[in-house]
Amino acid sequence: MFQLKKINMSDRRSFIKKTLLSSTLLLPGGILESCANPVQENSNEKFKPLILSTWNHGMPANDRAWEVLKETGSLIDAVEEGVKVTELDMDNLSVGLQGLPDREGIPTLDASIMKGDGSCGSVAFVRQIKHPISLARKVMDETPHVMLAGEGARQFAIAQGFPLEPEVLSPKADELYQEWKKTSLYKPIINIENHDTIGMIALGADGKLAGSCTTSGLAYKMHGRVGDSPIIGAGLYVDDGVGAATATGLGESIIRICGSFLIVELMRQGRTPQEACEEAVKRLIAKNKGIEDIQAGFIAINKDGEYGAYAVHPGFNFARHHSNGKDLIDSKSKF
Ligand code: SD4
Repeated sequence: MFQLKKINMSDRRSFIKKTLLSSTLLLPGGILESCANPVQENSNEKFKPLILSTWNHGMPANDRAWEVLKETGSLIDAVEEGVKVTELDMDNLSVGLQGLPDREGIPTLDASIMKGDGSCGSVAFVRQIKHPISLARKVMDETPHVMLAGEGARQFAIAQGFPLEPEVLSPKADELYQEWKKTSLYKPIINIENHDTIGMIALGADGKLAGSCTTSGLAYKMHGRVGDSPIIGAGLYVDDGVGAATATGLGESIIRICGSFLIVELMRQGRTPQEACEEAVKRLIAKNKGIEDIQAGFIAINKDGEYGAYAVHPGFNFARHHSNGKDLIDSKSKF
């Protein structure tokens, strides 16, 4: 089982070398598991297939995506099924109906899904749907549209046979919401429960790409607020000719720079995924006031199987699965 370890950089390197030499394990499905928790390195390693997801909940999500990819060979099924694990995770208060609600005490969800051929679908400000990612998939597969929002998205879900879940807060979310109501102070805080969106991007053995992104958005947001996650080009962008990127963090800051699209376009112009993520963070910092209170992070892969990640502040991490192993990697950051 993977262990998250807090050790300094040089300790990490020797630790990684040692553990990689001594403790890799072949798991069912042919994936190698190592026990290291490496800090992000600029390496020239290239992997196909390759799956990356934001944050540590990306590990179980990637496990499921990897399994689906092995079983079905479908990249789009893999990225949908993978993030569904997080949508059901009762410990996650930023994804799924158990997430922290808006100011009115209502959980509202955003999600998007995209294939590298330009097909995409998303839902925004949707209520009572357990798997918004699957609803986004339906928008992509069953409608001529890209995005459905609010009541229209819910009506579409009903028409597609999605059950409506009761509108009650999870016990944890309720406890925190009752606490919040005492002061009703809206102030996003870096790297705590309101920054845990899952974004997943994947490259298949055939060189095709896909991605998914799902969130309950910012805790205690205004009713009707939509973040970056369902906005194609902001929270997610995928292009078979270039690569894919996804985002987490304060959605407003990411929307302002069309973050994921920007990263893909920078890669198109020749930047590596790492350079493109760093440039996007630089741009985000330039376009957003009060950056000390804003966290945002990006992950990217290119069609050759290289990856990159970068965040505004420390604390961002991401899960990586490939045929030689899987690991949770600490992202580099600007500050
Ligand atoms: C949003 N990007 O709605 C999301 C926030 C996030 O976990 O990352 N939440 O702005």
